[in-house]
Amino acid sequence: MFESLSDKLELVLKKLRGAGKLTEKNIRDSMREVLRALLEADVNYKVARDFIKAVEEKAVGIEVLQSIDPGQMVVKIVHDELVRLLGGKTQPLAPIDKSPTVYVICGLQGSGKTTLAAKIALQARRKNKKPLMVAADIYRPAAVKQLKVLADQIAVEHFHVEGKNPPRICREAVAYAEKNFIDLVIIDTAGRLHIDDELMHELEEIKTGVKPDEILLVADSMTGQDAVKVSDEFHRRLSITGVVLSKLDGDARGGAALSIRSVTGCPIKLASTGEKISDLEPFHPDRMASRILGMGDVVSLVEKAQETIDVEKAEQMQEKLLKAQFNFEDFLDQMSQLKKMGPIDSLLGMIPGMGKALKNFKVDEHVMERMVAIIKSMTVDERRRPGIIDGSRKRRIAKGSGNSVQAVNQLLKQFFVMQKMFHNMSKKKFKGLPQGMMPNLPGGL
Ligand SMILES: Nc1nc2c(ncn2[C@@H]2O[C@H](COP(=O)(O)OP(=O)(O)OP(=O)(O)O)[C@@H](O)[C@H]2O)c(=O)[nH]1
Ligand SMILES: [Mg+2]
Repeated sequence: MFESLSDKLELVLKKLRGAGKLTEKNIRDSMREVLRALLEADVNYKVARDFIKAVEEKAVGIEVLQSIDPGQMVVKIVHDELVRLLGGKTQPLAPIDKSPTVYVICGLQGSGKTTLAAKIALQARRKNKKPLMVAADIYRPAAVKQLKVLADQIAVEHFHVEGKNPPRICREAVAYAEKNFIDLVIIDTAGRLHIDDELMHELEEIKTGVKPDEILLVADSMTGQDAVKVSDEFHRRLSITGVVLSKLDGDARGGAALSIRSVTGCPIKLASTGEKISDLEPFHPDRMASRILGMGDVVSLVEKAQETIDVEKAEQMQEKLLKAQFNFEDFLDQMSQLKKMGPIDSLLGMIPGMGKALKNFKVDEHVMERMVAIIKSMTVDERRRPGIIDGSRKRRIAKGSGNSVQAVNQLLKQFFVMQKMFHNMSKKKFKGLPQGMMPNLPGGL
């Protein structure tokens, strides 16, 4: 699926990449074409319009990186927005950690509920959990038999009692599970042609009776916008906990997948991708976005370039350090960068010679905060030329930052020790930095 949407998006974005320069006009023109492609893929109109608006806003104010052409940046923005639209992070099912955990499966007729019950049971069994498949569809004559056949195929126990209504069957199934060391009860409910009150009420009763850990709605992705409407209705009536997109192996245009999360606010948790019982996967928004866009190489290229900016900054800093030109302004700059990068001790430790020199320099957050406060109380001139800080300036800085003169002295002393150390390093004609000096940047560059 998604092929036609992918092709169209690729075409539009290729044109934009060829344009070389990004202008508001060519961004807007391209976005109009992206909008058309989304609507043709049956994406909900409001969702598509909001999507375009978000991409446009980000693309117009884009900070273009040297090594990347602007069109490639737009591809990355579209990709990130797609991931967001699909729900961001992968959302796992509720853990099977009670005896029993209960999942209820609901949805329209023929959407793939019974198949899903078997698929989930098989995955649970593979994790060494003991599942129980419950037939709560008493309306379609062959429904109970179909569930039994599937359960037998994967050697999973099934449960049904003749002559009782579905809420009763479900309650008895849970009671049975409690007594028989079942880890996961999977309740397969009756399909409905459309949303009707009577069956909805029955589901509400099941929900009250068994207090499920998951209520999964199976939405047939082949039905496009209908799947979105159905999900929305079910969610409003039952507060479902997750959507399962079924038949993603078919030639659906993708609109349902792209709209459901945004319209209902309910996460898509699983993707059912075939008729075989093993065809079930967690729903990964980022992988799905890459598939839709079909431009994984461009996306990773831009990510790399974005990381390189940080590398360039860090390299400039190293040069300054080695020339012993760094001052308190750089120090402040580094502090904020370091904060973004993670544990300070480990970062400092990666700089050769630094670990030893700073052995007694206990890095804790309070000390850092105090240092920043002191530096911020200096004038720009003092930060650039710490040598001019005499006694009266020290007293002023101490007062301004709420510290003692001693603390100011200590900071200055540390600073001069560091400066001297780097000065010595540069005198030894220390050229280039060995591997490992760079802090670990995100992405493992
Ligand atoms: N290609 C494909 N077919 C699927 C998928 N999931 C289910 N099916 C097929 O869809 C048909 C209906 O599946 P069921 O699991 O019986 O659907 P149901 O929702 O239980 O149907 P009712 O109980 O009648 O409401 C069957 O032929 C399944 O093999 C899927 O992910 N991909
Ligand atoms: Mg069924």
